[in-house]
Amino acid sequence: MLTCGIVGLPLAGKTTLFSLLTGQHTPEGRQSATAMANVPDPRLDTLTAMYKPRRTVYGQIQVTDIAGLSQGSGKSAVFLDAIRPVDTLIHVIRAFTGDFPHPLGSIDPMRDFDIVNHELLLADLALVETRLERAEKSNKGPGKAQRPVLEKCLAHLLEEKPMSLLDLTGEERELLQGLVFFTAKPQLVAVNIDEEDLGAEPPWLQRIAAAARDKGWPLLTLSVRIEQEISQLGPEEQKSFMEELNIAEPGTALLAREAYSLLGLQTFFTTGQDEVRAWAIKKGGTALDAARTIHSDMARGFIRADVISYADLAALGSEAAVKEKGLARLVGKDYIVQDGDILRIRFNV
Ligand SMILES: Nc1nc2c(ncn2[C@@H]2O[C@H](COP(=O)(O)OP(=O)(O)OP(=O)(O)O)[C@@H](O)[C@H]2O)c(=O)[nH]1
Ligand SMILES: [Mg+2]
Repeated sequence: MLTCGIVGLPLAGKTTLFSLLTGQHTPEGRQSATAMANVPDPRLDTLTAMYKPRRTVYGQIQVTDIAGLSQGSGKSAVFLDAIRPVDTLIHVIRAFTGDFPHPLGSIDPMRDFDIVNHELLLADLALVETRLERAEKSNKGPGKAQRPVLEKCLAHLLEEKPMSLLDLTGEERELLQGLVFFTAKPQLVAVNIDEEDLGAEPPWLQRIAAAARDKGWPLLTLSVRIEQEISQLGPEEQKSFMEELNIAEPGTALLAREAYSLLGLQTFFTTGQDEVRAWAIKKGGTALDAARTIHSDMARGFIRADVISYADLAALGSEAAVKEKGLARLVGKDYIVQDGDILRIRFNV
């Protein structure tokens, strides 16, 4: 299962965000907690209105809440250990003032962004240096073969660039297999701003957005406090409150979708009277992978799949209309699933 880890400095709003995403609370004193989060998708809401199923099931991502990075001996090792197993990071940065002090005494989002990323970079540098030392000692075997690529990593990291931006050949990747690079993990930068700053683009935000862009990472702003207020309202009140704030949907919805895409996932749907459901599949996944996602029996007995695209269905209003236009397709197991495909798997076991 692919996982997003929520990281950042202490008191940035990570646990609050985790609770909003997952509906779970991190037990007091625990270093980390993991739970599933729904990924809201307006397309699924449209399908639900169309099919009126007994239940609607959203796509999900797994999220881990990680204790904030604090300064002090041994603290960063705990932090890094918690991050090692996750696939992508949601990096929460405090830009709200709040009524309790920031652990570093002032609000400075750019500094906080750099502190966490510097920590990750140092960890990668340390790893490369240890491996290089080892490789230099051995004049034969895998160590020797690894040397050039380790040197390439070292030079890149010394320029303070994340491993995710290093061009590696397939062969080089193979040589580095088994090494976990923290800066190779994609990051979604989530800036937790004050309510008054919603929709604003202050200069400091432009700076941090540029820094994220340089690293190839998406950035979004949200007010975790406001998100919390939204989540406590009924649907009608939610709508008018969001209109008042001039926001189209909760920031957490957008964040979940961004995280989903950062994990390399896309969505396909299944529909019916009983259930309308969004499923996650790796980009590039096939109809057979989709079948396996639903049930191993479907993959085993896979015959063919009926495919219509959500866009066609939404535009034409019914499955019958889509079929009439000749836009429904029958595909085999190697068909590459497209985001928004509605699949019906024909199988036989
Ligand atoms: N004013 C304001 N307070 C917030 C906001 N987000 C979180 N808080 C408050 O900040 C405090 C810390 O939030 P947490 O979510 O526990 O922070 P954390 O990042 O998990 O902190 P650690 O687990 O200690 O690293 C709580 O009292 C939250 O209510 C926000 O957007 N605005
Ligand atoms: Mg916390």
